[in-house]
Amino acid sequence: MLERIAIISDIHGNIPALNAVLKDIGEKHIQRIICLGDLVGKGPDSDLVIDIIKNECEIVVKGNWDDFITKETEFETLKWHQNRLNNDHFHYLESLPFSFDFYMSGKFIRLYHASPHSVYTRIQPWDSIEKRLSMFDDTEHTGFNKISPDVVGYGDVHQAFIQHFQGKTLFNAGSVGNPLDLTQASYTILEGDYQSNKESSMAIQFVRVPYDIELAIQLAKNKEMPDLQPYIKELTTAKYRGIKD
Ligand SMILES: [Mn+2]
Repeated sequence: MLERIAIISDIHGNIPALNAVLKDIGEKHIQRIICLGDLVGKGPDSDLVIDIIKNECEIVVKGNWDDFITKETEFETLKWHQNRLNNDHFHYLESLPFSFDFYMSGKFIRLYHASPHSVYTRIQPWDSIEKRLSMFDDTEHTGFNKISPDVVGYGDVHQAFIQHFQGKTLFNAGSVGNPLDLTQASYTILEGDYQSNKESSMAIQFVRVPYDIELAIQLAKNKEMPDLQPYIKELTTAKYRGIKD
């Protein structure tokens, strides 16, 4: 049966962006939502994002922020974000799986946060072909199931894209709450015959949703969030804080 699945990623505590994306998904009457991780940090509302994602998403995989926020730290900024969370939130983040595999329209599709090797391995769209091909590796984290995926979808780099090479498709859902390509929230839609290994047509669609950036900044100010200026820069320019102007 033809079905659409919304793939969202990298919400990073930004409630106005998340609400705008969920509203858009609802207006398209899409029932199934999968989240590729990084629910928390950067923005002011990690706790609220977890509460919403827990209810709205059928599958949620673990991001690098979801992992390191559960560990002890000496960094004041990370402590501030940890203080948003209660024990249930920490347990939820710790329980998240690494990846999710399924068939759609005859294609074997794998979704994870950053790379099959680690939530901390970052692969950019302009990296070497060897690095990009490593995204199709079968590892201890993906379960060594010996099937190389036809399609891989991920998050982590906060840039939406799709590439086809060596018979494979690699796409990135972009970021809902901290996009670094355009200053609009990003998500993707997969459309095809869900859980069917019989070949049929399949579509990957990229969606951009405008949201109230001023409100997102105001919420961070109200909570006196640390590292506010780099956060404002990223939301208003879509330029990564590490890059000089
Ligand atoms: Mn992220």
